[in-house]
Amino acid sequence: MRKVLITGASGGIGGRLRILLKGVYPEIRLSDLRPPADLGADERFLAADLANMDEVERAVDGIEGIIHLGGVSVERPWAEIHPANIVGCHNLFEAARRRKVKRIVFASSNHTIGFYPRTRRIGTDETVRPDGYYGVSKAFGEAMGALYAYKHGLRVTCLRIGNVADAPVDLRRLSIWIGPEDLVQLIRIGLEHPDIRFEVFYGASDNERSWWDNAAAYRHGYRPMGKAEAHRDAALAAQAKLAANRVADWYQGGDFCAIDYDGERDLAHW
Ligand code: 15L
Repeated sequence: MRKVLITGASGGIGGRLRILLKGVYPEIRLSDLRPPADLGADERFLAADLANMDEVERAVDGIEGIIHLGGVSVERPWAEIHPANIVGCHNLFEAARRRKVKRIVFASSNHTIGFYPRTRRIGTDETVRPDGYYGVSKAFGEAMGALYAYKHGLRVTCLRIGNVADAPVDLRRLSIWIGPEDLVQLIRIGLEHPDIRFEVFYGASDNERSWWDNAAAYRHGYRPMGKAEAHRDAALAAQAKLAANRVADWYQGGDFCAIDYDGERDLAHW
């Protein structure tokens, strides 16, 4: 793996990867709507709107592996999610097929399964339960990945990322946190492991309170270094300052579940 494209390179995770992947791959191309404010003289940036197929094809030209972070990264109205995360995601996979890209690591999200209650432990074989349009778009991306892997021979890894940060910032994040170095490990498995066809991994560190069975990632050699519990006191102190919300506090997806919620009043252990 020599030539890697990072889409969404100007975002929060992109900024971390630009530092952590420096020197790991000989050529890293960055792409986003606008360049990162702190673009270095040694970095290569190419502007591309994911909703524009010609621009996406130019961005992936000559690339061997893509880390696809681009698109809307939180819950937003459908009119914003659709062009970036549905049309854009299709363009990305289709451009990759046309330009013979070998691998894609797709930044999926825990919000694909946000409506599982925190009382459930889940793997990656359960059906998705998106907690909003954003989660639906990430489930769509996973489905796109499976299609392009099995029909067109791409090697695709979907990372259902929990929350990337230096440390977990509240009670929920004690279960879903992933340290940046652990995320890099998962990305490198996706770009380099010889046995990848199509995989879904949880993007979580070694968290005692995890709700997820991440056996597939471990089978591929994932050895997370981060432990959310090491930050327990600070996370719980921060949690104590937050307002309670019966829906957000019940489900794995947290606040995203509570947006526009008018479902069951009695929350159950489904
Ligand atoms: C995500 O998918 C978002 O991109 C991020 O902003 C956080 O909200 C994270 O999930 C989370 O669930 O904490």
